[in-house]
Amino acid sequence: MASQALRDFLDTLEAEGGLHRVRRKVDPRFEIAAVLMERMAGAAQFFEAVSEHTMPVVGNVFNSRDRLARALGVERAALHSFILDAVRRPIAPVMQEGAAPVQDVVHDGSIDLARLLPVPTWFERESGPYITAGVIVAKDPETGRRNISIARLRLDGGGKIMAGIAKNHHLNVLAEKASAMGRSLPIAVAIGNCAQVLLGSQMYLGLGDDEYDVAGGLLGEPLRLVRCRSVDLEVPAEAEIVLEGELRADDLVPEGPVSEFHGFYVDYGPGIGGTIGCVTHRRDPVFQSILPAFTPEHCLLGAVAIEAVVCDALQRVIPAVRRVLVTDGGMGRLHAIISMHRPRPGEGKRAILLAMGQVNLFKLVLVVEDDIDIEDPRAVEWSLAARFRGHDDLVVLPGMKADRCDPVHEDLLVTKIGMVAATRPGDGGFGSRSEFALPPEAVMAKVRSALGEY
Ligand SMILES: Cc1cc2nc3c(=O)[nH]c(=O)nc-3n(C[C@H](O)[C@H](O)[C@H](O)COP(=O)(O)O)c2cc1C
Ligand SMILES: [Mn+2]
Repeated sequence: MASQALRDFLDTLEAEGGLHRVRRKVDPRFEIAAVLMERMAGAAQFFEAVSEHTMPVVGNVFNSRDRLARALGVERAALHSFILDAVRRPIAPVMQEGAAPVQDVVHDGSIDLARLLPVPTWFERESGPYITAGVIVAKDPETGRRNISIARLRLDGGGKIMAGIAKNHHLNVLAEKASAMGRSLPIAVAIGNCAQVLLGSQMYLGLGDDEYDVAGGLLGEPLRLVRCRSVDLEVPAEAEIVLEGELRADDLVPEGPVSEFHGFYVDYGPGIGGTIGCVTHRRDPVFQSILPAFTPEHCLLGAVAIEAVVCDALQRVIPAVRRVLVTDGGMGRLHAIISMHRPRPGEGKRAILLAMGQVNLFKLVLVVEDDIDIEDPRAVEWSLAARFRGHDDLVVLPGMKADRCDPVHEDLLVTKIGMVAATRPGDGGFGSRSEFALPPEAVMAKVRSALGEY
């Protein structure tokens, strides 16, 4: 069974040379960010000495599909189907028997987050330090249903925090519901999580669906939870650190420029305020951070989760769909490629509209046939050059609702594009763009079977 502790995976990584220890003392103000930026695609970076803090910081942990596959304990080639299976076979969490490591140390006096935690300040124009790998747990104040998702939390002094959450995200919906009932929203923030919990937090599920269940599906066993000390919420027992407190949707707090997954700054207007009243952690906690902006880890965690839920939804209605890829160049959010097996006329366009309907972020969706390796940009471009006919296979949808994150939206509207690059029924034989030029198969087979002799 997979471990539920981030630290076990860090040990594995280190043993395989995938973790680099930074022994030199670093400043959490910009210096950690600079090192993570320089090494964004390589080994995980473990900062042993962060200014006056005793807690180390780790970053760039889940920054490639290879790394994620390793963390989930699957072959690289099976990553997509493994995550898809977990979405289809969720496993409910269980309450841990006995004490949980994440509550070994409890701070419940007056909380000074900036003193307790080595929280990086990331980019020049951002307004303060941000916790970026905090998995926020909350419950619907009406139904009691749980929700788990990441939102960046800025430290605003003492126990004060600010969250800039997209309006449509469930966490914001719950905070607004609580506010309408005249209450604050209790939250718990788990920091230092295994890949399964982080990926679970990124799943686009329905309101009321518990992301912990998908984490369980990814683990192949129930996620073990422990009840919080000061709020009625449950957190992963093996997390490194937990913050307990509340958010107030009616407490509007200015944010200023903040980086987004496209790599630019944006100003979304005010976020919502909150407070942390209790912090628990392991005896020797590791502070996990995710380098924000257009960086592999930030983009990938969303991408692999989104492509699994979209593939699941598409396959329910279009069996010809084989796979979905949310591309790196599309920032892990905006561009998707759908692989289909011999789509019937019009079926590719149907898949495009379904995908765009499900994920508001998508604004370029390509359909290619399943003889194309959709992770190979050269093969995808080949299929456009070989099979796409602009007058027939292009869908242009002006005036579509844009996600607030889209870098080119105008008044939250954007033009969405779909392209179908597929052979047509009846294609076949000489001149039909489907017969490949090759030596006779018998000669190919003979050479292949004795290639070493040539
Ligand atoms: C590193 C990282 C940081 C994120 N920060 C934010 C954020 O600050 N605000 C936000 O609205 N979404 C943020 N997200 C995206 C949400 O976590 C994601 O869309 C999630 O599925 C929302 O779930 P929910 O609708 O259940 O709340 C972040 C994602 C990642 C991977
Ligand atoms: Mn949700």
